[in-house]
Amino acid sequence: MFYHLFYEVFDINLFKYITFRGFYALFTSFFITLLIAPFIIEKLKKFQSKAGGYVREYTGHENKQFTPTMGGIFIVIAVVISSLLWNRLDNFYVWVVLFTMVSFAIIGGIDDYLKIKNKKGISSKTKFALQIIFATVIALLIYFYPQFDTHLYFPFIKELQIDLGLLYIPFIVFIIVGTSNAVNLTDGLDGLAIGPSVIAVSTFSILAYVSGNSKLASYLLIPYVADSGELTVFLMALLGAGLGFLWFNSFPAEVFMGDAGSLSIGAVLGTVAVIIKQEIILAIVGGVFVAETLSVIAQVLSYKLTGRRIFLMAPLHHHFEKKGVEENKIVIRTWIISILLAVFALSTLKIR
Ligand code: 57M
Repeated sequence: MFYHLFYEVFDINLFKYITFRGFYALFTSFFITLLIAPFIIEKLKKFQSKAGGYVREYTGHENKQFTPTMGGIFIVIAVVISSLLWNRLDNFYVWVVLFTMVSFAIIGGIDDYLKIKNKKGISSKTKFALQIIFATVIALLIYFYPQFDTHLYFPFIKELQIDLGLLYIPFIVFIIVGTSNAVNLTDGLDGLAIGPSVIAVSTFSILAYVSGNSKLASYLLIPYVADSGELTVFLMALLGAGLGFLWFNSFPAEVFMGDAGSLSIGAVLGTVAVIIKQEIILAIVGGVFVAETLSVIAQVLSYKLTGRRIFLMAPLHHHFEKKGVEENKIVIRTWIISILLAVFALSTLKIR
């Protein structure tokens, strides 16, 4: 909105710049989160304690039984407000990611709400079906946008490009649903999901900026995607809200993000990666989410095939918990790994 008002109407040049709007989108959403979180946390606490708390099926986190969940709500509110204020509203991709964030937050929010109410939530089949339906809508929006390029690009090997054609649609669905569930699986310790999320969001805000700038993109030999630079402003709004959430989710957490947060953040990361054609880089930057997911797949397969477990418990963070590693140590070490993965992913821009 500010772009249209201050640049287009009042001719103030500063508001033209993605970088300027991005920085202030970050501050705006951070302060909105700080402002509304205490109020929402209080409401969630009351609602949850009336319902008897969220009981996990194994012991070890009993002291967290009354920590309210669904804090993802204030991340989404802050991002939507900040993005509407600082983004160009005539940009197609901005509306796509706003739709992604809100639709996945609604799926997750309904699940969180029902989990608190009747302890079960929606069935995993229904939840998965809803994710597929919304991801398909998003995939069709992206695929049929006139400039969409159906090639899959790989880091390191600039000559390697695979034209997926129509198969790009199921591929987009896979990336969005996969990332969304991977962030959800990771969300089991204070700060464990939001740390790697803000690191991935920061990395992608740089990548979106570069992808949307024809000179930088051609200098770095990455696909140029016209208008995608505006995603930087959106992602910086998400970064601000994520940091604001971490303020309250840092150990000992006053609130958890719930599926409303994890599904929506994951889906947004997947959608941005597809738009700017950096799906492979997402697997590197989000390596922690990938590892958590693979640990579950390996554990289930091994148990079914051999009757033996590979990990003491999957996802991976439970394995370390069971080994007696302190919660904070697991979380901070995961952040360290995420930062290293992000730096590695950015370094691949130069190795082509
Ligand atoms: C939800 N939910 C957290 C909170 C958060 C297929 C299987 C691997 C699925 C998996 C699963 O259900 N994962 C998704 C995990 C829960 O957190 C809530 O859920 C939201 C995210 N969706 O926002 O609302 C608990 O996690 C703790 N927590 C924190 N701090 C945070 O900031 O401490 C969360 C956020 C919270 C809190 O205690 O209550 C969870 O872990 O329950 N299932 C599993 O992860 C189960 N693993 C398992 O069964 N492994 C098996 C097989 C299937 C691979 C094996 O290894 O043999 C674990 N789930 C639970 N207990 N509840 C096992 C132990």
